[in-house]
Amino acid sequence: MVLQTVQTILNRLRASLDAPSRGPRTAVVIGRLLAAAFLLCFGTGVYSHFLQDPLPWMVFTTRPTWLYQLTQGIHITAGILCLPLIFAKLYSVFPSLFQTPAVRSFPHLLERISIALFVSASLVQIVIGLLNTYQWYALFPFPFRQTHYALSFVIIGSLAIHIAVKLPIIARYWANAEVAAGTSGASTNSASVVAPHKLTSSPTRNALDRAEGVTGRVFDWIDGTPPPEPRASRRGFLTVVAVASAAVVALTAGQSFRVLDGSNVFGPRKQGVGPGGLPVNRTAAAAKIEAAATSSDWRLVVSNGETTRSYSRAELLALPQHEVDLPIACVEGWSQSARWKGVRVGDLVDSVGARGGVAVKFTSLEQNSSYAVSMMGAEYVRDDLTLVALELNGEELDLDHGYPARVIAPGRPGVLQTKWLTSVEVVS
Ligand SMILES: Nc1nc2c(c(=O)[nH]1)N[C@H]1C(S)=C(S)[C@@H](COP(=O)(O)O)O[C@H]1N2
Ligand SMILES: [Mo]
Repeated sequence: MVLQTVQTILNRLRASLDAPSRGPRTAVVIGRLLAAAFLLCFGTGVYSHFLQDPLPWMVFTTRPTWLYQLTQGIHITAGILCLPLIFAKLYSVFPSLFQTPAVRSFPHLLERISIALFVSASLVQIVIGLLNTYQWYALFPFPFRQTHYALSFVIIGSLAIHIAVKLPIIARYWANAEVAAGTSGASTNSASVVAPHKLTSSPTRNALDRAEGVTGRVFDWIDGTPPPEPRASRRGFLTVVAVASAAVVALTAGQSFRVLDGSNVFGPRKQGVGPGGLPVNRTAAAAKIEAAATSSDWRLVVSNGETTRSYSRAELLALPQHEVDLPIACVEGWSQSARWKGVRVGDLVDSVGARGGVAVKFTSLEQNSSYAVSMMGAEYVRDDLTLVALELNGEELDLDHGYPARVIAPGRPGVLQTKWLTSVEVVS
């Protein structure tokens, strides 16, 4: 009795939520865009992860120099795009939340659990990613990067299950809604089961019911009251989603892509703003290195086993100087190219007798920061564009950008471009 009442309420709810914009065709149209965005985020995210935590055998390409800038821009832009898309997707399948019976079989239970996991992991992932771009991740009680990385596997795994389970629906609604709806909507069988109401022959309605395997049930409760009129049309709804998606991209992607800088309203970073015309990630004051970095005692210590040389800034400036155009591409979703001038890292390690492909460890004056130390593989150390930079955009390096000396190398995440260097150690 109670069960039946609950079922009636759920059915009533589903019927009242029905709209042409809701149904399997919308779910498939939005779903494949979302899947594409997820896969782009996953691929670019894994690349970024291994650049920062490489496995011992990994070697990366240093060209094109803007490769990481591009993959990072895609990661952030596709991630932001996921936000309107996931809400659109949830909207399109929302009535299924109240499907009856709630659990039809053990496989059906597993399917619903996997979807719950998928949806919640995706929402958390997108939201913490977005907060990261606004540098609010320090508020999380968990390490951002490890969590974001681990969740990505939960998402890709449950996405694979979800796609496998929904494959028949995806296949049916992949190409053309009208064809798919026409075959089911015209079915006299389903029309005879449900109440004789004009909506019952709605292609979307019948398609939805058929897809859910509950044909006819939605209207079992009907006691003469017709369900409300449908609201947004599918085309109208998809247009709204497209406009919203284009808007969030246009209003934020300027933090990664210069052509869109003018419309970058919500992106937390603006191009060209900061000392030397470049945004600052962590300031000298925040890093508490001002005294050490401006001291006349500052030296850059370069070592290779027992061989050690130390350079004052004037001595570094007396070495052959090279100019390179390289971007800072931050994992927090902004990037900008700049002109750097300084000493080749290759020349410095040569000066302490290193030969051939060697890896290097850079240490900053900064203490107690995960950015205080960075490792660099031989492919970067031996690249002519990899510098210990002393100048930025034609000016002396600003204290906030890493004065007296900082790393700049092609195609690496900003986190590895260590500022306020104190030592360069050959480690292999
Ligand atoms: N020592 C030190 N180096 C650092 C950082 C830092 O916090 N401390 N931030 C890194 C990050 S996350 C980025 S994106 C770049 C930013 O460089 P910029 O502030 O000169 O733009 O510096 C990197 N180098
Ligand atoms: Mo960064």
